[in-house]
Amino acid sequence: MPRAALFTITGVAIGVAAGALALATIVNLDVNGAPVSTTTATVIPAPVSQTAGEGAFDLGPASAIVAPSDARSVGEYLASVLRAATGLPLPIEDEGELILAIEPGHPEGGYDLEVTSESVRLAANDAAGLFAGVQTLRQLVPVSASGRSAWAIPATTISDHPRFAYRGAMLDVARHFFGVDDVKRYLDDIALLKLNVLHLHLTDDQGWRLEIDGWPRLTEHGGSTQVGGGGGGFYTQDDYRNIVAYAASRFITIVPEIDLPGHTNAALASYPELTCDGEAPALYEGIEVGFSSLCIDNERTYEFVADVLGQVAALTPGPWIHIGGDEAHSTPEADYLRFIERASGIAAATGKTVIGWHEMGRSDALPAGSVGEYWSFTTPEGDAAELARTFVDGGGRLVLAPADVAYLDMKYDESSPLGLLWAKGPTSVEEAFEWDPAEVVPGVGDARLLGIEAPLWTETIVTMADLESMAFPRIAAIAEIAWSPQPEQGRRDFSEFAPRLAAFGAHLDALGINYFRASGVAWR
Ligand code: NGO
Repeated sequence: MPRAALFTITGVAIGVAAGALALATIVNLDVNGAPVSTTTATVIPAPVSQTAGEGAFDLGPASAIVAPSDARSVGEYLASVLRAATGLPLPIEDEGELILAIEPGHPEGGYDLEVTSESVRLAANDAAGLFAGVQTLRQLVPVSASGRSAWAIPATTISDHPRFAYRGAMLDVARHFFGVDDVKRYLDDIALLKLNVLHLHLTDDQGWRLEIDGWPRLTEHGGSTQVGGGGGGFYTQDDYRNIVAYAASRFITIVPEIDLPGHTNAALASYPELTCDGEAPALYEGIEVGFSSLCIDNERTYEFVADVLGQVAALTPGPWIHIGGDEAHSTPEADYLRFIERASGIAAATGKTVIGWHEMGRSDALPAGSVGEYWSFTTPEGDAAELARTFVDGGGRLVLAPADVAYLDMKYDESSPLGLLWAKGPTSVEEAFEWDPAEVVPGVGDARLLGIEAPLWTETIVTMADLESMAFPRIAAIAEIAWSPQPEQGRRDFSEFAPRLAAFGAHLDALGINYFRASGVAWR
């Protein structure tokens, strides 16, 4: 495993300024002025620059939010999350101490936050930056405790912006289906960490999850199964629009994936005309990969691809469409290359930027600017880094989702009841944290990296509680890598992260998010 060296070097210093405030301890008082709890004011992902001030702002029954019309929706969101956290009324008024502003002069994609004993002022160039700042503010408000009448937000000055534009989570709704409400909940979960992309893996051997006009059996038949039985499910086009709109309200872009030409058993079982022998295979509820393929020399295949990708693109406001391309082990090489050239051309003709798993880098005929998603160090098709570099050579960028550190479906340790082990064995929270994206594909640094993604494949994941316990807290580590600068000297250091993670855990508890209490963290 060529990248194993990444895990053996430990950091000596962290350049992120968060350390200062991470150690600032605030005592909150109850109605009688007695201390009710001790809260460490910390933020994940760590802000670019953060200095502690004197005192604290007391958020209380008289506090009001000021949100001008261009920041109104973010103001309402802030009010709703803080009301839920504190029970305070927090009206939106013309005058108040919690001030939101959209104005030029702030970090791109980020925000400036100034908390003094008098007021809280959050400002950004646009609503997306403001929304990111709101997530910071949420974490600065101490977790509620009964009897509390004021919430002391530590005085601080924060100036913050993301390292990468694409900060993603991926959810596999094909192996096990997750309904609209579950997806919305996950969107809320990941928004807290300033992630701004949710890649939905919508189709696979075990299920087709998006209704396509003119191809009703894809969902009626192909959507009726999932791993291990128990029925499947699918999104109507209205359901999908609903997800997309909800994501947009959290400044999250949906990236739809239709996995082609392998991982297509559910489609082949629904439409035998897509197979080469005209025989529909049985539906599949196992977890093997690499056995299915569309029929490459069949024109009907391309009508199907054009119909599906055309409808998916029309339903998706975001700039990207993902066409898979991974593990097509039963598609002969020459067929694969012919297929990828045509299918990626069809995808690009929708006006979207094409994304493909790194195996698509075998093709030298990808649309210019296609984005490659790196997921593993070696695949039967060759060295992943080399294949990923094809995208960069073609003028595109990479999304990194290295299975050995960023796959949320890997077991935490040997005893984890859920998850898989194939990547390099278990992946601890520490391993998910202590890596540098600029070292994954040698020669490809930040300028050619679009971003980072944490996939959650659901072969072993059935419920929302399972899903959250696999994602959290590792997804917090990945979000920090996607947002916060790499320390200038040395590597990320888990011992610096662990106390912030413990504080973050208290927020997860308050939000009812199920998470794994990993060792090495002093969970409250
Ligand atoms: C691989 C495979 C998926 C599996 C996953 C499980 C990619 C890109 N293709 O990742 O089909 O579900 O591993 O970890």
